[in-house]
Amino acid sequence: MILYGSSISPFVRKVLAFAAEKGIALDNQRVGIADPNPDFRAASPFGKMPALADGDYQLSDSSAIIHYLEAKHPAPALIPADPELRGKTIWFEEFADTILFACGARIFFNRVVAPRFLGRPGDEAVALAAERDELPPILDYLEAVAPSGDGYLVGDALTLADIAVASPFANLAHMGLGADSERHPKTRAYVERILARPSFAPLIAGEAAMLEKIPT
Ligand SMILES: N[C@@H](CCC(=O)N[C@@H](CS)C(=O)NCC(=O)O)C(=O)O
Repeated sequence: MILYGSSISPFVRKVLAFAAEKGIALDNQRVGIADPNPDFRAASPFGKMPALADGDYQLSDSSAIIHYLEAKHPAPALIPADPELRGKTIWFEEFADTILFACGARIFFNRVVAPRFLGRPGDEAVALAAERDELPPILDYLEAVAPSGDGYLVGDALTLADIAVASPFANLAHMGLGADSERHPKTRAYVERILARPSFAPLIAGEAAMLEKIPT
């Protein structure tokens, strides 16, 4: 199975980590923003990453791809069958893909993507406003729900909720941002633990090495 996209995208990273946790081998073919690669464009009608090709079968959108992988490789289950646990898992994925992603993207786009990938200045006022006004209440929410010790967000095992919520924090970490140990200690410890898993750690190390090579 081919997964198109760069793991610097939280959506691509979420799918790669999800597949790794399931032991599914994905051939990650890197494509960039607005990439003209015809195979990628055929799998992603609107040019967004990630996109999947499984033989002749093509699919875009990280959540659609994740549900496809979960149905195709049910074990280990990362989307619980129990109605209450499943509902919460999907809530956390949605929270991560919309509220958390949108805030992180305003910072990451303007401080990293625009200047370093697109060769134009970002809007620091937008980034600063997101960091100052949007991020703290998101972290306050997570601090109220984050598990302590070795726990997980939903139930007593790793689920899609943990993978989805942790993923955008890697982008924040690339900018030296995230939960701090004074105000959000549970969130900080929890996110660090999830991102240190073998499903995430090599991706993030590769992204950091790639970012280091791109001049600021
Ligand atoms: N809902 C989609 C969002 C995908 C998305 O917006 N990806 C971004 C990268 S983080 C992208 O490809 N942007 C390029 C564009 O919008 O042209 C998903 O979950 O896959």
